[in-house]
Amino acid sequence: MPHYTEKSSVEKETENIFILQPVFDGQYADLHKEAVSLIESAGGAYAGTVYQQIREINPATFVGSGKLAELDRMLEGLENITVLFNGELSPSQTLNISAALSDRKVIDRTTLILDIFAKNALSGEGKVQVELAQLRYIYPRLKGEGEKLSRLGGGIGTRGPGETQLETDRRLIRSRIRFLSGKVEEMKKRRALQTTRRKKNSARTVALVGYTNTGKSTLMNLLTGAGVYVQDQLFATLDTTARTFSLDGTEFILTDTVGFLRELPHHLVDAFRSTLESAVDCDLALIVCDASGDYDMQMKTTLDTLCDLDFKSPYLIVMNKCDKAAERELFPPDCVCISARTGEGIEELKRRILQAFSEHLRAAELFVPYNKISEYNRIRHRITERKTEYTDDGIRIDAVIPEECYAACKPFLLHREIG
Ligand SMILES: Nc1nc2c(ncn2[C@@H]2O[C@H](COP(=O)(O)OP(=O)(O)OP(=O)(O)O)[C@@H](O)[C@H]2O)c(=O)[nH]1
Ligand SMILES: [Mg+2]
Repeated sequence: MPHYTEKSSVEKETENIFILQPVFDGQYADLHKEAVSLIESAGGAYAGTVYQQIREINPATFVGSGKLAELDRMLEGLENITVLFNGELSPSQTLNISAALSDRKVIDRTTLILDIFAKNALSGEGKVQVELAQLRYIYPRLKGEGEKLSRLGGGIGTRGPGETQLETDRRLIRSRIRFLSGKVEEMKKRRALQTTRRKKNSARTVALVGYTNTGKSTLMNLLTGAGVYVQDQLFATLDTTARTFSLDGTEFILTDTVGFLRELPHHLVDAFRSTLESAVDCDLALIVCDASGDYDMQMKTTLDTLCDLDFKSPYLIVMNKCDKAAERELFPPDCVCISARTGEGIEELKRRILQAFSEHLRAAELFVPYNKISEYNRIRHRITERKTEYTDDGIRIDAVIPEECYAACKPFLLHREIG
């Protein structure tokens, strides 16, 4: 069996993290800002940034050797500085960059995100999922057979779930991965059973989903008084919470779960798949966006991740933090504007939740050939069009349809019926 040692009770001093930011296009400023938030969420201190324009990726070190030599000189004599490469590195690139930087500790964005997950996972289930994702990621990055994980150095990037540190070799890691995968499978079965039971009880379920730090847990607390941990940091929530709340005498179950992030490491999505799937397997999802941030990007990331999770439910778009949003003109049509902090818009949100259930909304994908437009126009006013795309032959519509209008929509339903 793998051997664990408890971390020393003396807290390590704060780790200083220096960002090596590759620059491909105009996107880098937002990604850089997000990296600073990730560092803070991991409990590190941001120590500065060096930017590097990338015209051609160097297969060995990603950025050019000249830049690395410059960075090495820059950091000379500075102890306790870890370099964060704000992108994903292959195992050999990580090792080569570290060697070019006088064997300094080098981590990439995925390692940092995994670390935050390890820090914030509270439940047994969360811990198992994070540990599996971490081991799968770290495994190919170990230098050689017999290399000890603990030699990578403690602190950010090597923190184990539950404040334990894994001290073992590759062979044992392989068996640990097998063991954890089995556990995740078991959890998946248990979750499936719970979902079936819930469906049998015909409880109405509403799920809070969306980008990280948009205020999902704040809204959860406001609606249910659940007392979920709220913090201005990324991935404050890792464990799913479910609470009941009632509207007009009808009871609902509201769930709050882990938030999304652009380019979330696929190992993590895979490890958390059963948790996420059970959370998004709901009667109605509230997609929470931060109205004062880049909500288009948040929506796109959320919808992409949901699609990956085989999400099939109708949803409402909730623009939160409206107390901080300057203008609302460009908000998605049909969204609900709220502030979970001031309570603004909450009554309207409740009304819309009730309405969604009373209309028995169904989500579906429609295709309307141009020669059938007039037929479609007769029912169009009853349909919420979430996304329309004009193709050569007709319009593809991502739609939400009230149950009683569903039959009339049948001629336009695409085979991939989602609801
Ligand atoms: N100004 C303002 N701040 C808000 C509002 N709602 C939440 N916040 C703040 O936004 C931060 C994140 O809130 P959370 O509720 O933890 O967000 P979350 O979506 O659950 O985040 P994760 O669990 O980390 O993914 C906290 O500092 C909240 O106080 C709001 O309506 N207005
Ligand atoms: Mg939360």
